[in-house]
Amino acid sequence: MLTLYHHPRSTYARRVVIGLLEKQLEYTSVVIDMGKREHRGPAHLAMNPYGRVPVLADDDFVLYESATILRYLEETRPERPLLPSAPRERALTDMHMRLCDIQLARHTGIIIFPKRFLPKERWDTQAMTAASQEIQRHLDILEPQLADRTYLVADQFTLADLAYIPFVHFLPIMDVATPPNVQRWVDHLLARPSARSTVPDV
Ligand SMILES: N[C@@H](CCC(=O)N[C@@H](CS)C(=O)NCC(=O)O)C(=O)O
Repeated sequence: MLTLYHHPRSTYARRVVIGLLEKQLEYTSVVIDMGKREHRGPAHLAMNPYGRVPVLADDDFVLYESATILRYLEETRPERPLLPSAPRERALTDMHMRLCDIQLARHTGIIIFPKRFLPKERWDTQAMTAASQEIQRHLDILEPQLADRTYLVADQFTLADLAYIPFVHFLPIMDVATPPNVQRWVDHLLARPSARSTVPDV
């Protein structure tokens, strides 16, 4: 039995919820009250010593790190695949998932956390501007790769695209100029039922 410990405003947790929806997997949802710092309490730290969501339990097997969780679901429940079958395409999927974390998600947090949750006087605008520049650079690198393509890899929706959804959702508040091919890809991804049904309230 799958149990997901998460929070509806968490970008990383949203990835896993989208994965579960796309694969039509049944799971028990446990919302960790991050406002009350439940993620730093002993019960949650016993599952994830870093005190973060998401955490997935598959019976007594506990796993954290959203990209790893998605890969595990794919390995153990291959129906409705989100990974291509050819080794090269699987490798490309992994590459894009890693690049999403390193080149986009990390910088996204620097901008969207303050914008969503902190008053303006607490924003580190210098760090936010630097993060916007990094994101712009990444989008500009993606742009030619997305010419004449619907998805990042193998002309099918894969974990590579899925990993991006919760982060590209916030492009409108990232102070970047989204290039046209990237915008088309983003619009397509955000129109998926799994993306639409998991839009956070802020
Ligand atoms: N690399 C982790 C990142 C998880 C993460 O940073 N989650 C945030 C919520 S979006 C969190 O739990 N933050 C609480 C904290 O760091 O105290 C993953 O992919 O799961």
